[in-house]
Amino acid sequence: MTVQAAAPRATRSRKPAAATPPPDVDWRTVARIMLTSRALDRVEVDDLVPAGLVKYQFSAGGHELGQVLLGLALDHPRDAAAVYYRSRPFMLTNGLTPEEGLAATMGRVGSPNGGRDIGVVFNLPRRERATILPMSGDVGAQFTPALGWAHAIRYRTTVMGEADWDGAVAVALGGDGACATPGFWAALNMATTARLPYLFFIEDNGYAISVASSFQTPGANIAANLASFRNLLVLDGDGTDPAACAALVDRAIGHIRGGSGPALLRLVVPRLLGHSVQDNQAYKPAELRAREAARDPLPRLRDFLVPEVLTAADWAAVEAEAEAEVAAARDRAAAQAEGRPDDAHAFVFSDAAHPQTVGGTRPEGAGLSVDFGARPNPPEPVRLNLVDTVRMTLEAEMRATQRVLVFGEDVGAKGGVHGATRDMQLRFGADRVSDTALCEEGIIGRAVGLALAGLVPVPELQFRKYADPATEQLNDCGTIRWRTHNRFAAPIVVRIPVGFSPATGDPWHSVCDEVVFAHSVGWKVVFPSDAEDAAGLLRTALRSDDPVYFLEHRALYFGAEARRPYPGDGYMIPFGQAAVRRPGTDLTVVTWGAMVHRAIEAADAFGGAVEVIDLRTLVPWDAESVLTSVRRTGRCLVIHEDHVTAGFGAEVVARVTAEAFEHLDAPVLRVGGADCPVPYNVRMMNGVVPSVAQMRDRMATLLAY
Ligand SMILES: Cc1ncc(C[n+]2csc(CCOP(=O)(O)OP(=O)(O)O)c2C)c(N)n1
Repeated sequence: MTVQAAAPRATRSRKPAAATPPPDVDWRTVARIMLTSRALDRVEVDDLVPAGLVKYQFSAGGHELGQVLLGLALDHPRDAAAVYYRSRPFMLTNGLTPEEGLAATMGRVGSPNGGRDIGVVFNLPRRERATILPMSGDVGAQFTPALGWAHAIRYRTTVMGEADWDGAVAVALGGDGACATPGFWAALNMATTARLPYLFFIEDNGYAISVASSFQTPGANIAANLASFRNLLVLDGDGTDPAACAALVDRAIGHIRGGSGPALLRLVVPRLLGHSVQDNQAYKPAELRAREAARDPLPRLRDFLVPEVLTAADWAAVEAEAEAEVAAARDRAAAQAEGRPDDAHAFVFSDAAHPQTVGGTRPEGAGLSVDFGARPNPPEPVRLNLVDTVRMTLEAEMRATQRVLVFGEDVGAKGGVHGATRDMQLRFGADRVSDTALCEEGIIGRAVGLALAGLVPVPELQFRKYADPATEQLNDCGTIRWRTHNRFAAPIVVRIPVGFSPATGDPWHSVCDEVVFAHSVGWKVVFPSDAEDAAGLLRTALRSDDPVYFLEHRALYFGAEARRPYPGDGYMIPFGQAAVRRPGTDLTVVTWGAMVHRAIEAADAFGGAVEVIDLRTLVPWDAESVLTSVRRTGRCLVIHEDHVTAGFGAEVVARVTAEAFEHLDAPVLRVGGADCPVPYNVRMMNGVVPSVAQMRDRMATLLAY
């Protein structure tokens, strides 16, 4: 491994001081944190990396000044920031200790992520200044969760009337490369259209690893290109000039706190070391590296402060203090234990005994009660469509708590393309039931930030296929609790219409693909087959402390087979509890969603021989009920609409053969959708979606085995 020299110490630069230091900045603290950050880099590069104790080292050398000034400005108790891997000076300003910083890069138990994540992938419940939202290792993924926090500032101030949120700001820090990501543009569109209190803090060091900024934006200056963007204050300056930098940070934050909407501040900085310690920067001309070294903000700060603010002796004392603190932190961090291998299994899902510190309603004690007790009688035994009980449940929960809010494409005035939110905007207002820009990544990222800020966001994704653009945010949401060692959680309920419609199919609107969701860590997956279950399971989802995929089948929205009376405003069904829809003696059919009704119809041909079990939830799934049934019947058939290859049925089959093998009288079989997209032509569609005839055929084969 090529290891480069650590970032230099603060020797005097040849440049004269730029201006008189503004009096309202605590420059001694700025100096101390910048010197501490440099000392941390040095101890890692010179000592811990060569010793094999630190594997990933990302230096912030050159970026420190703006980050520390920004950190000091985030003094409102409700401020939050989404950071990136070069944000350690900002983290130190927000209360991260040097010992935690080194424990993190060494993967020790005292890391803010308990050794689970790279040491510069940060999170931090509020200490001295901003709450640091759980960071993602995906470049650009920081922008939309911060947007959600900005939305929460607005919502908690105006809808919930909480004055203590007034004036807060949300910030996302990122590099020039990050400005090319979909997350950046998603947040930019949403922050500016809604005029949210949001700061894009862009540290432009000219490179994304080895790729120059000219590849990220034409002319290599994102601020210049955004100059005419509506509803956005755009500021641009030198991130190594103390007075100019302080003035820019002050202006940006003042603009946002004053209610004037979002701002983008681009600071041009040198990257004094490689992208990471492994990067020797061979792609940069020597002359450019020399120019970058000459722009080091640390000697510039020294020149700026000494002697007007600090004497040379003061500066030396601060430097010695930082060095000593880091040396002591190094020893303490190195002495920390490492996690046990099975420690990694904890906190994938919520644990009643160990609540998270930030996110969801639980930390504020604001959640609605969870009660799986007696089912209230419906006032009128009128059978309703599934789509109606979804809406009634949403409305009941929104009446019960202001924390629930619904948003997505067309959910407002139109009431959703499926009618699930029909007239809800009229009843609850446009702050609680709102349309969004056509941007699924933004919809989900925003939901994550809202949940982190204590709200219960219920985003609708218009069709299953259109979850694709949100994949990054969905996957990152599921692992927040685990990645932050249970400090943060973002319990959101994502409603997604799935599957074919009886009128027609097609490759875009008829996708099921629930197995992908079942495979994503940290998510519960709910797939109701009728209107009563939809109400009971949706209420449980809305009161859950984990993120939930709530899959609503298009054929069941208005299908007569799924109609049931509304079971009442208190009705809840626990996750992981299957329902026997039809008892039987000789064959267990395991299924879910729209296939439940086809399976029942097929089973009718065999008298009382076939038992049909509806799983209702796939994560968790009720293996015990299935195994108990199979041990009695001796046969098992799994039916689902999703493609048969690597579908969730394979999971069920694996468990049944592993745990009920001695009871089986026949092989365990599957009926699933064909391994191709769902076609538009209905005759062709019926050759792809499992049919009653196909199911009957398989049932007959197994019963005769
Ligand atoms: C979505 C995604 N793509 C690629 C990467 C790999 N990667 C990590 S950092 C990086 C460069 C980012 O550069 P920039 O945003 O300019 O920040 P800088 O490192 O220069 O501070 C890349 C390509 C990633 N982490 N995430």
